[in-house]
Amino acid sequence: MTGALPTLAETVAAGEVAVIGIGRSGASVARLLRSVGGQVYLSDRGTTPAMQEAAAELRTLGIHVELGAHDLARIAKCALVVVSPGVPPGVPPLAAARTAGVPIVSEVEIGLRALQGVPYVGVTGTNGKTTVTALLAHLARALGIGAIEAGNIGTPLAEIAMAPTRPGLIALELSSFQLHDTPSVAPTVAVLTNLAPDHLDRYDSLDAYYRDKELLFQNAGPDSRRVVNADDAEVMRRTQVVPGTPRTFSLTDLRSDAVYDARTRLLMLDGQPLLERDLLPLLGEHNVANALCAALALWDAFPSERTATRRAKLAVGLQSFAAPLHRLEPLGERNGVLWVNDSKATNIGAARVAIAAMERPTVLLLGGRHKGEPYTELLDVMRGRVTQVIAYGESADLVVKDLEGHVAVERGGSSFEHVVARARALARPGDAVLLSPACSSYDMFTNFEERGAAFRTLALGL
Ligand code: UMA
Repeated sequence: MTGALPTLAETVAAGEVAVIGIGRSGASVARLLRSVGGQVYLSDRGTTPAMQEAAAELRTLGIHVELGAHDLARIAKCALVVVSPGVPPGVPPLAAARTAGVPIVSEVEIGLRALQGVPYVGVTGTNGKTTVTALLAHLARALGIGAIEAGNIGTPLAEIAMAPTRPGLIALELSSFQLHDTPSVAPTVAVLTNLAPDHLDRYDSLDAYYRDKELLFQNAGPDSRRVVNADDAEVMRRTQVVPGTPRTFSLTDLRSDAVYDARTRLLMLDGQPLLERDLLPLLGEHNVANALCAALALWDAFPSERTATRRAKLAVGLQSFAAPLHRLEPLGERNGVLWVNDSKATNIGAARVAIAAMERPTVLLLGGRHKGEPYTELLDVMRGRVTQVIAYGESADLVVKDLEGHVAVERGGSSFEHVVARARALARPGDAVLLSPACSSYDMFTNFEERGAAFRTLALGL
């Protein structure tokens, strides 16, 4: 982390700070700024009960909180605006700040000012960044480093800055929204997992979204380290001119620094075996790429300590990493059938990734509240993997209509219990049963977590 940033005390000395948004980022950064004596005006256009509760608590700390409106004149007089990532750049409070010449930064920028001197790996990309971030922190802990995950993954960096002890390393997940307003970002290692279309409701063009991702490298110099995906042409094209040493991971290109050798089924790191593929407790090729990426980034975060002992500890860490809940989560085997919970897959894209990850003949549970995309988009990836589809929930008829004639498909009955019972009856030893619904859960459950929990209970007969 660069030492040339203003301190928190300097940040608040210039005058009142306006924080926009009372979500996790806004509430944390307001508390952080207030903890060093700053005058803080926090506003949110919302007025939900949760916001009112948060506002009441923040007011007891001396933070000025306004719900239901932003005082544009007050914001224009502030010395600094700190914006939450979910606030689009064009909204009136930010326009008012811009017109008045008030600098706008992210909560992450303030967190970095507070945590100067702490090494961090900055992780961005369209997919996989949360898994890579979680893996990085887990692997670092396996090496004995007091590491923590923060940022877009859920815990705001400002929260970490208020903890009584400083971490030995931060695995920092950075969304394009956060990078947009973080001019000081200069990670110990910068990681770009991949680039694919996303967030086009917020960005005018794909290029604008990718350019925000590229901001991860905005302060890179000749000594900067980065880890990038050699299998992603867009990533390689856009990072070609970034100063510093590129290090690559790949599922196929054996010249890469971290690579999966399909012939030997070994994950390789700097030309040496790291781990047998079958010992990685994560399903899917994309997770092999995530593991290679995280291992390489951590390896490079402490270049003077690339020892055989550390390599062995990395391998142990990879084996003990638990898949995130509801995301291609192997629940266990019953009578030779592997049950996999991918309840978080609420759209076609996510379900495609899960289906592609299946290495056994698979009974697929598909359904819930329809989101609009045709299920025919799953057909190519199902081929050779899915032996039977069970369609259920509100979208059952649509699923059957789209898939009939291409793959074996049947309706799963009236309740989720029936759906799981039918899957149990159809699956043979050696098969997998995958819940990857490609629909939201709201027709039968409160949220995807409840759906996944119900699946776990029924699948394992708990
Ligand atoms: N708001 C206003 N005025 C406006 C517009 C919005 O007041 O004109 C308010 C909204 O009412 C809302 C707040 O601004 O209360 C925005 O909050 P937020 O959406 O930024 O919520 P946080 O709880 O601070 O969560 C953010 C990230 N959210 C987004 O990027 C949308 C979280 O990422 C992140 O975990 C958290 O900070 C901690 O760093 C979530 C996410 O969906 C997981 N990220 C996107 C993704 O992964 O695709 C980028």
